[in-house]
Amino acid sequence: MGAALATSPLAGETAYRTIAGTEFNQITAENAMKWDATEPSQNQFSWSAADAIVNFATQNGQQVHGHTLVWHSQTPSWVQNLGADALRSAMRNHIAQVAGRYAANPAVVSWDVVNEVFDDSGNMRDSFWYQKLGDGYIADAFRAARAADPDARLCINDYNVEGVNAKSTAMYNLVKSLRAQNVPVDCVGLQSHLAIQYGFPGQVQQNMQRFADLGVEVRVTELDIRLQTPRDASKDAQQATYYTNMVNACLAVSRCSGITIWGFTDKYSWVPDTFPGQGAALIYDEGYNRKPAYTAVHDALAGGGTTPDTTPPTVPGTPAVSAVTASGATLTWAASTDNRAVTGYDVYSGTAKLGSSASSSLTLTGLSPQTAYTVHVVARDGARSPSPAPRP
Ligand code: G2I
Repeated sequence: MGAALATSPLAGETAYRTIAGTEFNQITAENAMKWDATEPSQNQFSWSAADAIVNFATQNGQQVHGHTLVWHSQTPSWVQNLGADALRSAMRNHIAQVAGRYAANPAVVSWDVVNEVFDDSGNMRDSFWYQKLGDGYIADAFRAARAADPDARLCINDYNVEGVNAKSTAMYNLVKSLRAQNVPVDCVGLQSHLAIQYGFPGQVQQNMQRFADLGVEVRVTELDIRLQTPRDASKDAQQATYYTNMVNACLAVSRCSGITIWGFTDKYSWVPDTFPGQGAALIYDEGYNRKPAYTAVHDALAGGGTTPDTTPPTVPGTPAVSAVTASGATLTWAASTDNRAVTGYDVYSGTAKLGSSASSSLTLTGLSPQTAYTVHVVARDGARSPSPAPRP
């Protein structure tokens, strides 16, 4: 289980360091190993931020996944302005220096060699790399990375390639063809920047399996699941389910080597800056409290071993009604208990689900005035086995 870490809270915040150092066993630098950070001017390398990440991981017995050697974004303009031959040399030199620096360090186990080489339809992205060097830069970059660090797993990484779709099929065909040419591609990263309003991608497990069947490892490399802010219990519950689904898909594929979350606290996330009005995508809130998504990940991992959780939660207490208005009411009930953890509650009227809550209370809205409702509450656990149905 990994997390991407940001440089400044890692240096300055005890709560951030404590969680980062104890809850994860692999670290990715969110920005510190990118080209603009490591080689801002040609042949002038700057290691302080990258080294801080590697040192932190080493102190905590964690692995490091290197991100990223060749990308169209966060690459200085001096690189983008080079002609083809000089660009190829600069790329090889950058890879030799950056991957080479950590080659002897046992903490650094893998690299994203190329990142986001496709556009959204699965065509080659029309980046400065592709425009100047054609698609041959990809094989070239992998060979340079193998030479720089023969023991690291070398990965290709992209977004919107989680399920089976045109873009993931393009990725599949590229990896297959590179390996047929003995290009050293060892792993495929599925970034997994998801959003609850767009639905969970289709056939994630099948997609992972088809890459695994090519002989490469897969990893969920940048998982976050955003929602339209503000959060509420029902969005949290849906987000938690998506986290569960992703962990379960990876657990079901033996060559899926792990899951990295892109950050861990909503206090530091790229999402609100890029998607205004969206956020709360991570497993801890802005105050470092664990969210239902944390419990979902934890329980999916716990349930993925040899002892599946077959014990459902106890029946919740009879709901008490308060704050009745023409079209709403608040329900409060005594919490259920579970052998592992209760992850949430669903409130039903007959077979119609009226809402969900992560806590033992829910305010219903949008009810029909002058209408009697009979409701019941069902508790869920990480295996999503519902509590026994209450008596009507
Ligand atoms: O965009 C989300 C991720 C998509 N896949 C590749 C990842 O490398 C990428 O990460 C994000 C970081 O999470 C952001 O933190 O990449 C962004 C840039 O493409 C990062 O944002 C940049 C801001 O744009 C800069 O203004 C800022 O100086 O972060 C920089 C460092 O804080």
